[in-house]
Amino acid sequence: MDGFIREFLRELNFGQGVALSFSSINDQYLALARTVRHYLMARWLGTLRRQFETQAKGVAYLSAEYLLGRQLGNALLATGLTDIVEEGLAKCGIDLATLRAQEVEPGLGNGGLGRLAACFIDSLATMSVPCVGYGIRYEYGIFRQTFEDGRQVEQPDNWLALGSPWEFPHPEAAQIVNFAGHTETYEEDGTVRSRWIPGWSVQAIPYNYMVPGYQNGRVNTLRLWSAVATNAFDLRIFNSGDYAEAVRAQTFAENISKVLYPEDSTPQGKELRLQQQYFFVSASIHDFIDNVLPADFDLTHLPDRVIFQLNDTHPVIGVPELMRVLVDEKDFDWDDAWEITKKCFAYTCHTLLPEALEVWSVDLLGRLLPRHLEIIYRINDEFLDEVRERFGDDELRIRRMSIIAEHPERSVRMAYLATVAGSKVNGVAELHSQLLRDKVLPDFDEFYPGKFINVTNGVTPRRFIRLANPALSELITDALGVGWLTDLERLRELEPYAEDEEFKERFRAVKAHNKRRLSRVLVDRDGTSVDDDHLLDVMVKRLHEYKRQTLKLLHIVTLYDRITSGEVKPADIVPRTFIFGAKAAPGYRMAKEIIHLINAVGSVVNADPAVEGRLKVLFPPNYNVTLAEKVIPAADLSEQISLAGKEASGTGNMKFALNGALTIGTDDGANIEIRELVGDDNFFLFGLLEPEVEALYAKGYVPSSFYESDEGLHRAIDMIARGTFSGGDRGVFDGLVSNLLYDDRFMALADYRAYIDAQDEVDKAYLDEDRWTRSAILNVARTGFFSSDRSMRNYIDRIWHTPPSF
Ligand code: 26W
Repeated sequence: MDGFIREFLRELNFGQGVALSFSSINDQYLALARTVRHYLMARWLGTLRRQFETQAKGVAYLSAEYLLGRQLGNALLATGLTDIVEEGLAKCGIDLATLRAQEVEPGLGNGGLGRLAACFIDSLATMSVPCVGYGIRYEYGIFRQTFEDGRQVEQPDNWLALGSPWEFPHPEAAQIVNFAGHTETYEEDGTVRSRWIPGWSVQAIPYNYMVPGYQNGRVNTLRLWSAVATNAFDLRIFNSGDYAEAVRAQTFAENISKVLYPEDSTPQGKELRLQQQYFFVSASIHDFIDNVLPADFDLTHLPDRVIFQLNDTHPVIGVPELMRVLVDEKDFDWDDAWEITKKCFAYTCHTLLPEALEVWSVDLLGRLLPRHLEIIYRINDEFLDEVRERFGDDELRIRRMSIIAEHPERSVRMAYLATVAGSKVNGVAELHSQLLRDKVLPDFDEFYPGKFINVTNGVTPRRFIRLANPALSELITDALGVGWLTDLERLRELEPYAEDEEFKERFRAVKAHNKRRLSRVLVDRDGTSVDDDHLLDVMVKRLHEYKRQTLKLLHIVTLYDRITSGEVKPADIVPRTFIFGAKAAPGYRMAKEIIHLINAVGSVVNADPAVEGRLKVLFPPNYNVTLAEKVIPAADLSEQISLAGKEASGTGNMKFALNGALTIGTDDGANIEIRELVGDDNFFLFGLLEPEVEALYAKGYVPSSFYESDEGLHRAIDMIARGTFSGGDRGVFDGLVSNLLYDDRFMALADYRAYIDAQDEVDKAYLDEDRWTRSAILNVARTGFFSSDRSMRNYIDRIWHTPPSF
């Protein structure tokens, strides 16, 4: 510990340049972060050296998003230094928790897909599998959400402002990334070749981040790229003597990594977004070839050294990029290059919504990446030839399967390109993978037997149990001993404890403790609080109509109606606190109206004395990983209420179950697998099944008929329409109400009655404290399957073939 104190003070004095007595909390935080990273450094260097020596095959995870969460706690956990650091700091009069709270989380992702990438790289490091994560170092991450009069207002997330002690810039390892221009053909040794004469270029500067394995001596690398203007740019403009133009050009280049696109699920087709995608993918592929492989490496063997995993379609432009490198730069012939490329990529799809599948207009792609467009056309021609060979001139089928769509404008279907090039295509939960094969890409499934597989998502237990829920972790360790954190199926051994009175008592105490902890956090950040004796009912996820935050609202409004109409006395209802956390894409109008309505309902319900404090609606702004780590361990009830067939997997659902919340959920995504594991008695299932949803769409869904025939629903919607939550103003939620009554794409009204009935069951179950605790313990005991270590094992065995390497 003395060693730690010495190092910490050294960092504070010589790194930060301040004396302890004059140091700010931020000084102390930065000095601590740098001290801790020193402890990881020898492991990092060792990992890199061994990796180079063994030349083992590794994963290059290509993801436009990494939603990492705070780093300090995880680094302390990985090194096993938490106690020493806590004591050491205390001797200096510093509280570790205060320094941890100083860290601004890097919000370099939107939601599930970005957080999944972060969980996966954690697991790979912990399992000693070689992996480098590649992505973008956005200067501004996901916006900071604030509310003004209940409406969402976005603020820039300047996460780098107070310093970023976890990153290591490597300007000397910059890559040049080219754009635009034109292509030309030329003859060499009697063969016709192509080359690309780019119009402009930028530099990609890598920033390395440590990805420490859990107490195993391994540290993998996350490499995020930042864009700056090239020297050529500077020089040309310097020569032109136009200073203002020089600065403008600089800004133009740097725009590429300036900001994360906050759209989740509806791609905008913006040029800058395609620039971002090509920017990081091109830099990453070149980086791997130049810096990870030895200088004399024969790229014929590239598939023995790397698999590029495509996290959704965002990095799919890497396929024509690798082809271009092989054919144009490394002189491979086309067929050989294609054989290599097909073995080097695999593709994960994260959605089912047709509008979320990325397409790029041929016009835009051809302007920005002319050579890549030619390559895509050739890939498509050869692919369609194969299809013809198999199926004859079935023009309808050809048109359906073409990578190039003709309508509404000629464009490239990135998911098709990924499917044609990928050695495997996977969905992220059983149902999702099935629907992917049956509904989204059925022609491809028929054409490529065995290519489509399922790998159900998972979450890292290091962050989402051990760090987020130390009290539960301690209880588990007391029961099972150590080792469960890297072998999560061992949670099964908790099953007998579901009948153990003392254990149940302690389990309840853990939940109560976590509720109080959450309450303190909410008091500090928003001046709100959670009542100890309330059922804590939580819905946290991006705001989207398919996730159906409105259905949750209709439940709350119904409970409010039951009280205000005198149907029930407040004292007779189970007291509940509802917590919402959700960001809406800034351009998604309906989502923003739903946020407004949640806040409006909260204001009225929370202030109405008739409620007698039995219902409380909280919507802490700016839900992020840091808040998730406090909210999830405190929850009693997990809301997973998407319309069946729409949520690819969900991963929040897994985090809640692992922390002992019961789920109320539809038969969708990974909910299905959760329910199968925990058992029907320990899960509140409701709502239409996916085939029923399809049947209802087919016969013609009339939402207003549900409104007409269900009194409770009628009353709830009328309350909103009448202005109960908008000071009597009927106009405010007009759009939302008519959307529900006359469109309701995601069938909230059709599932309303089933949902309300299921919630009434929840109340009954909660009143039986013993039964509830038993169910909660069984949720923990039976969901070890959802460790991302298990997901990674599946990818390794079935897609990557990258064994651990020590
Ligand atoms: C702007 C284009 C775009 C399109 C889709 C941006 C982001 C997306 C993602 C696919 C959205 C996303 O995060 N999907 C979620 O991925 C999780 C991890 O697999 C799943 O658990 C969620 O169900 C899925 O919605």
